[in-house]
Amino acid sequence: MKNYKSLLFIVFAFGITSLSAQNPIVRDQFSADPTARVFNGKVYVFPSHDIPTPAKKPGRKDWFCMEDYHVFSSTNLTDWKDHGMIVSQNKVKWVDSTSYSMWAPDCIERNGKYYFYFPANKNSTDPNGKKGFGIGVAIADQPEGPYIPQSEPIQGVNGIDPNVFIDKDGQAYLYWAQGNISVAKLKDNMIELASEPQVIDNLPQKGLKEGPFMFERNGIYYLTIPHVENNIERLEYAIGNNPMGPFKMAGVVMDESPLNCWTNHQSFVQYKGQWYLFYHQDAYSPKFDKNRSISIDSLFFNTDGSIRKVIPTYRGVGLTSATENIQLDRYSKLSKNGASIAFIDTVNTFAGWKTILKTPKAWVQYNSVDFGNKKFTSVEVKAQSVNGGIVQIRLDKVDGPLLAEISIPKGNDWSTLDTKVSKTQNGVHHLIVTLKDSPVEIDWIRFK
Ligand code: FUB
Repeated sequence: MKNYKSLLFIVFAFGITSLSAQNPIVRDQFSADPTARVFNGKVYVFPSHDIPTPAKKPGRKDWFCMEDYHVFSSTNLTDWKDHGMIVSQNKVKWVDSTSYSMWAPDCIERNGKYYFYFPANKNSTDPNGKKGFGIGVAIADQPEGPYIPQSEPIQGVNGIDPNVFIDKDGQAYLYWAQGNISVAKLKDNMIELASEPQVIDNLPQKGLKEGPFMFERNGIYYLTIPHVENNIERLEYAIGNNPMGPFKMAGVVMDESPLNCWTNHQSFVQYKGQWYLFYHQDAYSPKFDKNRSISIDSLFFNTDGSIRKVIPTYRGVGLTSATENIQLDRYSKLSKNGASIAFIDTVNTFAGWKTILKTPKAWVQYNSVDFGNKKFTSVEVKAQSVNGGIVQIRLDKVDGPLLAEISIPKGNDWSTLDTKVSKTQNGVHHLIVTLKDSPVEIDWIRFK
């Protein structure tokens, strides 16, 4: 409830009227490996940018394929603005521009400059005769860019998944992965190491570890990693009292993906008093898990500082305005029987999902719809029903106040129906849509 109140505060304080808090948060392109940061009162997300493998790409076609980075920002964690491409493999001198290997990045602010760290395959061997992954830095005056890439990667670092943490005393640390997780201090210029790389020990010996993300809370340093304990990655964390360790494994933040995405990749951010976990799954690409999509869910700590496990949701965070298309398929709860979701278009999955209510009494619940203080007189429903069916919309509970009963005409096409509603209630409510008789498919509903 506290969370809803702070979101209501955001709505009123910033005059945002249209919120659509649903997972995944980027819905027109693939996105992965999200690093979220708060800069100048906004949340910025720096993800990787997965693309379907182009025919011209040499080597494996069934592998990660990433040629550039975009940055996104939001003031409410629900409406995200894409600021466009900030760094491309074609514009960095040291990167092999045929490698499509721009993997998980990070970005951090220091003295008014924004340092964007990214891994990529090098286009030549280094003085030690090594090619492989280097980690580069691109620098900007604003989080949105433009970013100017350095002409060389950071010397002395081979690996992926850079993460930078600046401690309270101003010392910056670079973490990265290469089988193990390594750390080194960074000089104040943020582009050179200030200490020898050190492998962090006491992390699990067995199973791939990658994607380090460090944060500090109440004097505890949390080193978080995706780790393959079983067959695919899950998010785990270790704690210590120093950014360089020693660390002790402390638990699981998120279990293996229910969608069976082999990778996951995390960042943690506190925004307006609430902690959030950013992560990815393969929501729009269930058959090819190298085309991923980023999501957010709320994160909570126990009083001893341990992290409560996060269960990935479709609903995500925040409020949804009653006046916008409420995508019930991003549900909070579904009845055990007779309710499911499916892609609207299995080829163009970015068209989203539909909710299928098949058997009488099947229902779907969508939480935290904001009716504000307006009066609503009707509800629009985009739906279809082969035999013609009836759904009821109720508030807060399966047997809560009935807002409307809607008859979906018989047919094989989507239609948008406008039905009168009995008095809606002000404020934030959950919606429950229940089937009365023959099967119905619903794309969205919205109040007018
Ligand atoms: O996105 C490519 C790689 O997959 C990242 O660098 C890893 O962390 C994993 O998410």
